Amino acid sequence: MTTNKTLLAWVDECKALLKPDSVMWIDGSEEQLNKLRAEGEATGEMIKLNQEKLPGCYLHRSAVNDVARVEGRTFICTEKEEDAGPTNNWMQTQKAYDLLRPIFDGAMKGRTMYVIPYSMGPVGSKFSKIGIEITDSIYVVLSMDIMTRIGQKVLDVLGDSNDWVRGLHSKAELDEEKRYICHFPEDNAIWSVNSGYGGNVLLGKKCFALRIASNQGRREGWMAEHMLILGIEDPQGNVSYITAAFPSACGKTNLAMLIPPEVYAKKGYKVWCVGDDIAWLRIGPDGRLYAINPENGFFGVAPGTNAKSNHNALESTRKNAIFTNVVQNLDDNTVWWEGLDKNPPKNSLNWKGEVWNGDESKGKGAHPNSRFTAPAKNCPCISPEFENADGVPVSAILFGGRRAKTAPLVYQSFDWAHGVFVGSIMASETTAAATGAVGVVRRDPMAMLPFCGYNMGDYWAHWLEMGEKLGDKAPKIFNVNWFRTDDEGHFIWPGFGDNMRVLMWMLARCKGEVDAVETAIGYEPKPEDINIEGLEDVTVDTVRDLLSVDKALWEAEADGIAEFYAKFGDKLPKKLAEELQGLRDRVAKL
Ligand code: OXD
Ligand code: MN
Repeated sequence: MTTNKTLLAWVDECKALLKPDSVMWIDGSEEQLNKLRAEGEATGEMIKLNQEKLPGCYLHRSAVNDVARVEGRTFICTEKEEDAGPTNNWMQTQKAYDLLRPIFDGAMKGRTMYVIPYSMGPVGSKFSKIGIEITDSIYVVLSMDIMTRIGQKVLDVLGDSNDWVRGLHSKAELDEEKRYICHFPEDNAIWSVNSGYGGNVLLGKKCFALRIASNQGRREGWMAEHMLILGIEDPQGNVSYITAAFPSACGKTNLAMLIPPEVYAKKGYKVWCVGDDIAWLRIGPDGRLYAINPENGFFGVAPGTNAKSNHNALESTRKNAIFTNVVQNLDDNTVWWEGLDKNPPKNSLNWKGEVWNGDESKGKGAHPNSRFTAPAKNCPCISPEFENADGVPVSAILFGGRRAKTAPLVYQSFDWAHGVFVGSIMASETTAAATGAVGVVRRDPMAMLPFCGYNMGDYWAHWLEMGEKLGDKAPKIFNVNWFRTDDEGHFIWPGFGDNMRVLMWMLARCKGEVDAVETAIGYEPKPEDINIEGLEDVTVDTVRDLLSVDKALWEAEADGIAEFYAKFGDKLPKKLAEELQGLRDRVAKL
């Protein structure tokens, strides 16, 4: 399949270490994938679902001790600790190889070693990067086929180049004590062992497209971000693009695929999804910032996804999708999860494969982090620009978190550097569902806390530098908070599709069509400039409330930011320290 010497040598090296019974190069043909589907079915790794109702769909169950990303066992391995920075777990490069090599030694005895060539981004685009993943999991091969572009065509583009990311994965024994997800940005390598859970083993996603790619972007002058990309088309057919970063579980997939509320739909507005999780951003020939989605599918959280919350995501899962850790309905061999509808199937198995029968006294049917892996092209609102090798021009960048009181519904940064500050102070408060303590603030700068593959202080400096290069062509930066609550703890803003009302204000700002109010934290809309036509429970006064900025809360916020910034020592860009002082000075005058 290839004569690439660096690749052939690496595959030989891995084979000698892993000692598989055989090696299979994945060419991406349906014929080969079908054989693997059949083999996965025979071993029980994949369960074929009802092919009339869910054509091409399969169910997979992970080990019960292996259901989520393991941040505590995820490492950035570099020569110097300061290159990983205070927000990452660090291991010295050689120490990590020495620790992992014995775990990989012989791990594929009796198994097949699959070699998957894949492209992050459209094959051959100048935005795109190539990776090779070695794995012993059919689930991984089939999921990589959905999430990335795989096969011979990728090797053809790679040619003899040595510019590819080496990804080594083995389920090994699925031993939690020996589970490691290690990244070697100085070697363009990822070693993942003893897990079979998507976020730890689909190496193209978080491991490559964020942790390794953030390093490549820094070296090469571009950015890898934890952002959705969406386009809003006006009735004249002009499309403006927005990227948005929110911490995990704050509704990125829902926003990326939102359905316009009636007030906009009837005028002919449309929303297009380019991506729901990751954006790679480069400065284009015209000096503007362009985005691609390096992925080819969605790895969405199943619980809570339904026809109302996210019709488009649900539709995306209706064919050629893989479900992980959801309920299996034995009556018609389909799937179910909490929040899909109110009818838990009476004759069913839970996510562990145990008899469940819709009996909630036996606990949840689907795991709270159960997932679907679905091809992007299934999505009814997938953007016509999804395959555009040059990406889409970005008008606005959005940051957001889950805050009960502090952050207003929306504000715009004063300029790019202030926008970097706004991104760097992103935070979410823990909810009752997450852990014991409610309302604890977790800082998650640019939603990259678990995904930035180098020192976060250097990462902020890179953001500031990109702004300097972009100059007056830089996208405008905004912050949103859909999660403000009243004194009884109820959400005030309706959210979901109605979030488009806020996006429309932002786009009007980008086009210079609407004024704003200068506040201590940034530019805010005049309450009457948020379109609330057709909303039952929201008045202009509600919007005014949603936009209020409280002096005491922001004083406390500034103290929290100072405490967080202190971790970065002299890696903290001076500009951000100045922005914090600027915030303090303005808040003092409130
Ligand atoms: C994800 C995450 O799975 O951010 O996308 O955790
Ligand atoms: Mn994510």
